[in-house]
Amino acid sequence: MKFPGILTKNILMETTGEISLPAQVKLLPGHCGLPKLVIQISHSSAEIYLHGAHITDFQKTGEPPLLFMSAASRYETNQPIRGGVPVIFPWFGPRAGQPAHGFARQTSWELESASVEKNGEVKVSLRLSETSMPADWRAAQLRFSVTVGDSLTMELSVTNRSPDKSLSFEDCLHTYFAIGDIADVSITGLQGAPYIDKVDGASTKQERGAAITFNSEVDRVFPNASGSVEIHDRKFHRTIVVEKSGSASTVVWNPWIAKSKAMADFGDEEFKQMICVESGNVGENQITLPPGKTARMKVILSSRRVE
Ligand code: TA6
Repeated sequence: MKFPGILTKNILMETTGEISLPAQVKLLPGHCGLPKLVIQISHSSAEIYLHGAHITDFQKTGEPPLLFMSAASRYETNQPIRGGVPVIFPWFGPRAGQPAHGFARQTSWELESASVEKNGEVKVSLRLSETSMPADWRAAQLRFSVTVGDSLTMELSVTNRSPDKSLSFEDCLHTYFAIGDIADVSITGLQGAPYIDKVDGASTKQERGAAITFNSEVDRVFPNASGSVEIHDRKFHRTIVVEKSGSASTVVWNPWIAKSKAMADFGDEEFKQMICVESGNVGENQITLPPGKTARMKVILSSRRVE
């Protein structure tokens, strides 16, 4: 892949048309030989598969991983990876005759750049080549950038390259968080918010409690919820903060017992160690992008120890 032959301190230079990766970034074979980026800096590390531009690990040194990965996940070119941060585009949920949650998470992305920022953070950018997209979606140019530091910053951008047609789509970063025990976790930041309850006939309800706790399957889509959410994990003595911009929908999901058993790529007991807090633009918040415009969704994941 050609880059302008400009030497920058970001160590991005043209050498025989390849990207010269900073020392902090390695491209290695992952599970089933799928290529993955392994990023290691002094106080954190991360892994990103090119398949689906799928972040499968982010961990601050000395802390438990921030992201949950299923031990039963598949790593096959025509299947999504289970856990981490699935990149959802251009639709959210099932669609007849199509892959659930869209094609982006089960398509191979290209590495566009890798650089070391002034503060020592590492930023990698991936793009979804239009030739690997279904023909009727090729007006969309997708880029996904990941910045690894003390926190994990993800930005999904969608550009409508059509000269004259608008582009309507849903997008979501469907993040699976690692937790100590679902019975010891609560989520704050959504009090008073309306939601669609997908485990109760998609009925509309209102989040009455100050915190969401879990004792059965939870699958709630909060429209017009652009604020931050916190995950309080008593067992890990950790609060995870999900901050975002360019995202109007928040989704909270735990599959609980029956749905866990029904998923072949998810362990029957794994629901106890994960919670999904997803940031996107879904349902009534779907995006309609005018020609030439770009939508940017940024999600920042951070954590702090609590006694
Ligand atoms: O975001 C919650 C959800 O839409 C659930 O309804 C459940 O289907 C989950 O996503 C997982 O979807 P997946 O296609 O990854 O199995």
